[in-house]
Amino acid sequence: MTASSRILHPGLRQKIMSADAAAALISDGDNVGMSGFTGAGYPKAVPAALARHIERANQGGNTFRIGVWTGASTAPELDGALAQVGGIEMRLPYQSDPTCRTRINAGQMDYIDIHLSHVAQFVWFGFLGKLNVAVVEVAGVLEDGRLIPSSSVGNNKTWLDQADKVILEVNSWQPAALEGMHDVYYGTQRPPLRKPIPMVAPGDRIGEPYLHVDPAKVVAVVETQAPDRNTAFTPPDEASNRIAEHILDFLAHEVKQGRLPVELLPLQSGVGNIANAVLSGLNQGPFENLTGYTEVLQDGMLEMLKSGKMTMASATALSLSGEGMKEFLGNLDFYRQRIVLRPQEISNHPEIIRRLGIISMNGMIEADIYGNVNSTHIMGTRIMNGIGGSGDFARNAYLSMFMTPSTAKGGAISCIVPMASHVDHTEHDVQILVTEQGLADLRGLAPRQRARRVIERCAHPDFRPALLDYVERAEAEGRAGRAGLHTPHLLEEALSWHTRFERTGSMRA
Ligand code: 0RQ
Repeated sequence: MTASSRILHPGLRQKIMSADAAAALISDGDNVGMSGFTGAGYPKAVPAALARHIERANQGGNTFRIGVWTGASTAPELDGALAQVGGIEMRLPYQSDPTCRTRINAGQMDYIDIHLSHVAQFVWFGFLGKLNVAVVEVAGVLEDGRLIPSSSVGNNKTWLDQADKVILEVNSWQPAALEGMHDVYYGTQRPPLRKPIPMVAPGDRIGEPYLHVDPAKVVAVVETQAPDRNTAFTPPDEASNRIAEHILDFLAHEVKQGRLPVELLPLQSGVGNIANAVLSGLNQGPFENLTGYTEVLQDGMLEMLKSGKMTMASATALSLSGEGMKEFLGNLDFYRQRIVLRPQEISNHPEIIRRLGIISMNGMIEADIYGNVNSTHIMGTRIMNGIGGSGDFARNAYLSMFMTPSTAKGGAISCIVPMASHVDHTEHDVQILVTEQGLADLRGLAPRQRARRVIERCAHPDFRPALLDYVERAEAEGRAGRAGLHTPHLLEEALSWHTRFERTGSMRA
């Protein structure tokens, strides 16, 4: 099937053009809202054409740069290509691209790291300035101009709504049978007109399967046939498997204590190796009739749907490996009944997360002994990816867990430190920390109790004595009346672990 057979609206068919011609409609200084969430549903042709256009313009001595707004991370063809030519002035709300990361950390590109649920409303409120252009990938255009979303919904509804000009990429690689899987809720309002969002279960459909756009705003339609990023998964390593075991034991314990129902509560899972190990542990574990309410649906959840362990999953993006995609395409009718894709303002909405009682599991870079978590900054100053949806979930979840191996860089760095070098999730939002060493349940513990629990359960044995020594000396300062004993710290020394690593390449004393 060619792309144009998916463009049924006669007016929009007349706007079909090349990616280069469409990219030429984007101007220096524009804020451009692009589709894309965790390597799914991003435009495949226009950003690369724009990067070529910018490169040519900048060779002539200009500085052509744009603002790039997305759902979340995209792919080398978008973030990589535009960053490579120095074409991004401001990036938001999330990236995980190595070229972007290097440029941001070198001060050559600005980045605003935003809770993913906040982005759409910040744009409607006018907090981020004018959105000039939307570049949105879709799977097809109906005769009446409604759009079939592709493998992610992200912020597309908002981009199509708010942008002055719209460029559509119609990607015939995206399965036509995605039609009907999405649930786009058009009921959100600005305060003071807001009403409760009528969702009480992860599978509820409260919107419609299509995106709307005013055809008069569409300046270009570009046909593509190109795959999503479809990153392959590495099998879980030993540390990830141990973390998964600790979490499974903990969940079983919570059921036994009557604090969780036997089918648990809807699961949110971050991305990556550890998250996949947890999901594959759950897939082999004793729990039945599970549900997912998450941002990104990856292979792990697909396998749980396939095995019947999970009955329904809601997400904003379908981010599968090549193998996962094959499985999905081969059994589309089965998965269509079990997956709902929503805008990220709904998949990550605090009201719904609180109502459904989500079990939230996300990765972290480091945690401190009091339970503050750094998800974003290496050694306190260098951005890794961004907060993504972790904060939307952590603050509002029923159970909020963060996980990491206890050490990084071959054991030179302790991921449990006296004071987090950057704080994304405060001690007030973090309930459970997990490393391969064990699980620290911090609920109901005061700061000094938390410190000992985190060190005993989560720190690597190589770093435990130094962490305990820190706590004991900080408490002694408190007892001597030179500091408070509520959250004892040796402030001059608190971050010396990080500076020691920067100086010597190891946090070891
Ligand atoms: O660096 O690759 O250069 O060696 O950080 O670490 O262990 O590969 O961990 O891929 O699971 O990512 C927090 C970044 C973890 C991720 C984070 C170094 C380590 C390596 C990555 P190298 P790993 P993961 C849902 C929710 C925020 C967004 C989020 C993340 C690199 O989970 O981005 O949760 N989370 N979203 O060597 C120095 C330490 C370190 C360290 C790790 N303590 N000090 N370096 N590293 N710990 C998804 C969305 O929102 C879309």
